[in-house]
Amino acid sequence: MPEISRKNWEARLEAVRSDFAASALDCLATLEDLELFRVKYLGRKSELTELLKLLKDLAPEDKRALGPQAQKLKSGIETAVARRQAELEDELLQSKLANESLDVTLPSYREPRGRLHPLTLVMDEMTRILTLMGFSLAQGPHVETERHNFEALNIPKHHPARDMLDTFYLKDAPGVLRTHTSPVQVRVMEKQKPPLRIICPGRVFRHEEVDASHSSVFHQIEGLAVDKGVSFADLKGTLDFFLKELFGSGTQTRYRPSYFPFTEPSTEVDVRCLFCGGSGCSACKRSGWMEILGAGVVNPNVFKAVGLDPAQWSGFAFGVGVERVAMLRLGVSDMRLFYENDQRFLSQFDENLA
Ligand code: 2NL
Repeated sequence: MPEISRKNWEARLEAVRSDFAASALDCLATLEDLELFRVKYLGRKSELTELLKLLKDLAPEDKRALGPQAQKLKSGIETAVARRQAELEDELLQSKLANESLDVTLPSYREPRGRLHPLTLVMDEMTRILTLMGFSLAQGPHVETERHNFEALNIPKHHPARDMLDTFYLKDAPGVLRTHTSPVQVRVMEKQKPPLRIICPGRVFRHEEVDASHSSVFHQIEGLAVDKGVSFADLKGTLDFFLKELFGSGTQTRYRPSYFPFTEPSTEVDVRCLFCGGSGCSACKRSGWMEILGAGVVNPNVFKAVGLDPAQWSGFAFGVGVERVAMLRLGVSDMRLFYENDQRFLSQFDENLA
């Protein structure tokens, strides 16, 4: 005896069919919800599975007629679920691509790079010009003997330059912090026979009140040329070329008489104001000119001090302050900015001396 009538079975299959037809398969938003849906219609305990099991209780001809109907509904549901599954998986993939993708065309993050200090950049630029002009580099110690820093340079005892107010003296030993790089040139002249063309860039020390244009530690480049028949004209030609390279080919120069113990004659060299071009502004104090360096023809007493015969040799020398040139070239109005290590200041300058 069949436990279920054909009519009843057909009604129950129709109920599954219409229930499925009314289901919101396309509204299922997640794969988890879809799995619950699949279990509901196709799972082991689903009505459809139950009806397929009950087929065996039907008469053979009913079984033959109804079996395919149930199978057709089952595969129809399977196909619909598989289609929805493919849609949901694709949506998931698209949203991952949209949210997790990398834009490989974005500019990469710039690693912070180290750079040279503006004073180094300016000192290197001056050194580059002078070495191209034929000068060789010379270096020497920061702690000097009074003989190399003063005596040999025609600065006798009791000269005001030696005053405790200008010079740092070592406390427990003889010696001073060099007040200029001239002692380096003295050392070279002591050791090396002329002709000589040297420059000495380096740190120098003076006991000075610190303000916008003074520092107790600063930098200098001094140059020295010694040969037979070297004249003031050689000095002038050399410095004019150097200053044109440094500040631009249109740079005009002016040579004023001055005094230094180690040169005779001595001169201070001005350039046409870099800011107003000579018409007068606050940077040049309305004069149209800016003092840039000191120079002169080597005093015979200096040659005598290093054992050179002033009747045989002559030379010129010059000294230029790196901070002063850097302030003019870089448009910096306070020297203290160079020493405070504020990255916002330092990172503005690169090898183009912009
Ligand atoms: C300045 C002036 C100067 C020198 C430096 C010098 C060196 C030797 C012999 C003679 Cl070994 N002279 N150096 C000469 C004239 C001027 O510097 O105002 N510097 C910032």
